[in-house]
Amino acid sequence: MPLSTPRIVELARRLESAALERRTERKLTDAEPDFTLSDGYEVQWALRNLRITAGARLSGLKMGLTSRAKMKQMGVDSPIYGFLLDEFYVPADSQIAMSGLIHPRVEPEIALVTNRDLRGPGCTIANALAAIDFAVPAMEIIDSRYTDFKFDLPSVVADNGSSARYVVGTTARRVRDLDLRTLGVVVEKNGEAVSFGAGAAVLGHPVSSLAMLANLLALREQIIPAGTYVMTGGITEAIKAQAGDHFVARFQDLGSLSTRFV
Ligand code: 0L1
Ligand code: MG
Repeated sequence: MPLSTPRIVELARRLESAALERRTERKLTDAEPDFTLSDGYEVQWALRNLRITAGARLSGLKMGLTSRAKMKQMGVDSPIYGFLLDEFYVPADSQIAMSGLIHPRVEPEIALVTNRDLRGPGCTIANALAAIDFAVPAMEIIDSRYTDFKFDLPSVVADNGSSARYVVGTTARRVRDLDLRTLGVVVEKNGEAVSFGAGAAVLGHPVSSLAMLANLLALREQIIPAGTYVMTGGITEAIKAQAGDHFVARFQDLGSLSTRFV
């Protein structure tokens, strides 16, 4: 049986408080053994409403768990979506305060910006390609509100796919001038190359991730509106960060961006 609305809001408040107070919680399925993926999305949408009521603004959408490396790393088996808020945004080549985070990890991602409404069901990669002009290099900082990053799919969906910060690069390139499948990325941590990948790690093609987002949103009768900034998902596994760490993501054909944890 689906959870009641007051219980959904209570669970969303629990995750909101954990993020604001920089502490972890046990995964929601520990308290609610029958908690389903659908309940997870109910909590995520309640969390989004709580933050918007508190004054945050929606700034984009994200896909998560889109690569085999990520699914294997986290022990789950299906991509998910979440939301981005203006309070998560960090300019390229600036700093991220560890005081606002719990146990962050860094993922290099290709971000896309839509130029028209995109809707499912049945959204194809061709439909999605026709709805984007530009690709932008990005990094997502994930920071699970669950102890030791241990969760299952419904719990991580409720926690907005662990989203915490995102860093956007300054190079926008026309998608038609790029091969997003073979576009490579190297991530350096403190000057050492620590992970490598190519766009194909994201569901075979990062634009497939955008199409999947449209199809997942259709299950809630939602669309991706024109002008939406979408993070398509980590190209490599997520890399642990602590105070003092400096990360650079070097994207083939899309330039580089960096961030320092202080
Ligand atoms: O953006 C992502 O792929 C993260 C999804 C949630 C799983 C995690 O915390 O690693
Ligand atoms: Mg991500």
